[in-house]
Amino acid sequence: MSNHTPSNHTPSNHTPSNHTPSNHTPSNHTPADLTPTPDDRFTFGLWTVGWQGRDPFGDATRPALDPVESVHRLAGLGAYGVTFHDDDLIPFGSSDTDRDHCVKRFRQALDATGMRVPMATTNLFTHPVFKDGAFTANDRDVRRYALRKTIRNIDLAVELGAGTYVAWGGREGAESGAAKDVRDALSRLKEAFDFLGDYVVTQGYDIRFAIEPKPNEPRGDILLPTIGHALAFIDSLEHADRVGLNPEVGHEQMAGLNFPHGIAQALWHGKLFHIDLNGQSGIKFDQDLRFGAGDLRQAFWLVDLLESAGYTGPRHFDFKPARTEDADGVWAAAAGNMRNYLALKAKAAAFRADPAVQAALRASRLHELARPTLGPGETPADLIADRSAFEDFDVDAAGARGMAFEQLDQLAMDHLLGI
Ligand code: 3MF
Ligand code: MG
Ligand code: MG
Repeated sequence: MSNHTPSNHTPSNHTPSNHTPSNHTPSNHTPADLTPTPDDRFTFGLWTVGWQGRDPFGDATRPALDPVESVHRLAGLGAYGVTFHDDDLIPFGSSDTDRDHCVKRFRQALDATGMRVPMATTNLFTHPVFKDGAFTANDRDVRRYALRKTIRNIDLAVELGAGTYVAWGGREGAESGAAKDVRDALSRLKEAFDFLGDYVVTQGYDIRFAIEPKPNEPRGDILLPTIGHALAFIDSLEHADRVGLNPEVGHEQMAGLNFPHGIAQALWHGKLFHIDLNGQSGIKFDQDLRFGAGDLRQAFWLVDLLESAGYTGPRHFDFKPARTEDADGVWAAAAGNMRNYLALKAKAAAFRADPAVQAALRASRLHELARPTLGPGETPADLIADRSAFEDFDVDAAGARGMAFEQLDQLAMDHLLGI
């Protein structure tokens, strides 16, 4: 595949020979439609566009946003739905009358726009009562309160049609060693998920749980810090079939991990129930940039994976419009998430459809990886008897074989850069 090296990567020397400029990258010639529609299943947390810019060092830079306005504005931009924490919709401590009023106005906005609520979640982190955690707080009364707060909002989530209930344990963690017995805390976390699973089964609710891992922030260290930790934990649960993951781009990247690899493993386990899309630039605080900002190459491979794996869940944005922005900047950022996703989707489709890429994939022997290592029914004795697998295997020749990954990756770069 030497004809794919960057230096001679011109349309004229591509294989197959009929590969002319006109069919190189369709998106370069017929610009993809980057206008989102509800069919794209883009959703936004009310807390994302509603973020007022309050951070550990500074006050709010924007006024509060009415959830009703968010529903209308996001619908106008082509979104499919919104998601919420209980307290995003109903201010903490509201009376029952005020609560009903908030829900009624929200429902009217949903009805007027056709917007859906595929997911909801609980705020178990803002109020000081949760300073040492919710389901794993050392104080038992706090844990019981957290369970009540959660089941109350699960009832509302189901009423509004949500099929996924996210659990991000932002305060489930510690800053110092002896402060948290992690094994006891994991037992309490299991107790909470087993109880919540029992609850939804007993109620006959058609809803599944999605755990959202994060390594740190706001706690020094958070329990279930990565996709891998959460997958192992889920296996221990009574209702393991009802519990999956809501991984977030930035959260894995804060730990220096490869997000598309994590998502591939979640898919492999059948556990990608939901996803939080955003951007992050390396190992630092949780930036929550709009999707596509931050690590653009990982964003490209992520979209390529989600689209080729047939992920059908919502494409949910959990981002923060920068604190520097006014209302116009907020809606520009919201639109940017969707535009970047659709642009990367078109790029990924063009990459996969390019005959040069298909040839490069063959040269890199991806089809060999898809083939089982052992023959059907092959036993250890059969393998031991196969001299070609060992005695006659030319390790030096195999060691000298190039994998052609650089040519393959440059084709991806060419597609991404539009050259
Ligand atoms: C924090 C988060 C959370 C979760 C949310 C549940 C406030 O880094 O990502 O957003 O996504 O609590 O979805
Ligand atoms: Mg985040
Ligand atoms: Mg999130």
